[in-house]
Amino acid sequence: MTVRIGVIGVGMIGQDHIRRLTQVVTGAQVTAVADVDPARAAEIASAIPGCSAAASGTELIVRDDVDAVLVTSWGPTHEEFVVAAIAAGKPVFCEKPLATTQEACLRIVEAETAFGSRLVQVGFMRRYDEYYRALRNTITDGALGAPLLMHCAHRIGTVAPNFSTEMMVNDAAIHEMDLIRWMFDEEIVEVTAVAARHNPTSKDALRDPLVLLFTTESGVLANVEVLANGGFGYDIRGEVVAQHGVAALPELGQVMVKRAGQLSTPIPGDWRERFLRAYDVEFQEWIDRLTSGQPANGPSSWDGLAATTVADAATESLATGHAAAVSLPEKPALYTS
Ligand code: NAD
Ligand code: ISE
Repeated sequence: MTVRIGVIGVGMIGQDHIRRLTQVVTGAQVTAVADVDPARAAEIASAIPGCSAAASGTELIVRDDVDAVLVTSWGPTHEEFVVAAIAAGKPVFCEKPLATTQEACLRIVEAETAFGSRLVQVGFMRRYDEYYRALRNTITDGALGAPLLMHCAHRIGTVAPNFSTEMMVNDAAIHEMDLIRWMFDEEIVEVTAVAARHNPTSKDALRDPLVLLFTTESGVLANVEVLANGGFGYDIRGEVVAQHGVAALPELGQVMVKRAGQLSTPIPGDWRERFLRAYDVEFQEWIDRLTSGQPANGPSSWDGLAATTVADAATESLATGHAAAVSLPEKPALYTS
């Protein structure tokens, strides 16, 4: 069986996922695209055999030749499309963040819960990265004893001019908010966010860099440095300090060059390069579930809601200068297994 997919939002990651769905993974076909920029949608559609542009995301969702929906538009637009896909009873893969406020995520969770089975998967692709998976296995197999601390860094080479302080939190650090919950299999209960001295490369309004400090239910402390305009490449780091030792993500397995008294190795340019394989695995697993008639089992609406709730608390902490509590509603049974 081939899953016919409609893609809403054909910008940077939308186009990268279309390449993935049409050239890398098996079992998928892109039959429809939509974008607020109709010329862009038409151009992208014309390059894909059997694909046509829809006038809007909501029109795409109800088309007969669309079995499942991929939402890769801007974060604040996600809620509308995910809720419409649930109303149509169609599986929907939504890039992170699921939505940009806890309230919006809650409306998605309520719609899916009312539907009665899982339709939504959120694009937290780090859970599919071989290095993060190995790090998590090292912690969960217990040999290092109790995890105590985690140090993370999310250093971006350069961001677009419209990248805001809010996006440092709900677009960039949202990845760590999810992976810390996943790493330790528990919720984050408190967050403190502070800005360092202003990075002169960044526009005045962008609070860059930030440091976020999270406390989990069991008391693990995790910190994340978020650097928007690092200028040297894309550098993602993670290290867990546990009772009997330390486990960390490795440097990527690249060739090391010794030349003119220097030892050097390439640094990924951005997330596409660093997480290339993780996105491929993420989509192949999603498609395999759909072709075998099973609901998605990757990061859920609940995971999207929990991460965005942490992001809301981090934004509050940044504004008040105090720690902020993370307050989650009761977890519906749909997400407990
Ligand atoms: P982008 O600006 O390059 O592309 C977004 C596209 O969506 C644009 O073409 C825009 O015209 C379109 N769009 C916006 N509103 C729309 C609407 N209402 N209907 C239809 N189309 C609409 O942005 P991007 O970098 O591709 O990011 C898109 C999403 O993907 C964001 O949520 C972002 O956080 C996420 N993302 C995830 C990762 C990851 O590593 N998982 C990486 C990059 C981006
Ligand atoms: C981008 O939207 C992503 O999701 C990348 O994975 C992340 O590293 C980057 O900070 C975000 O802007």
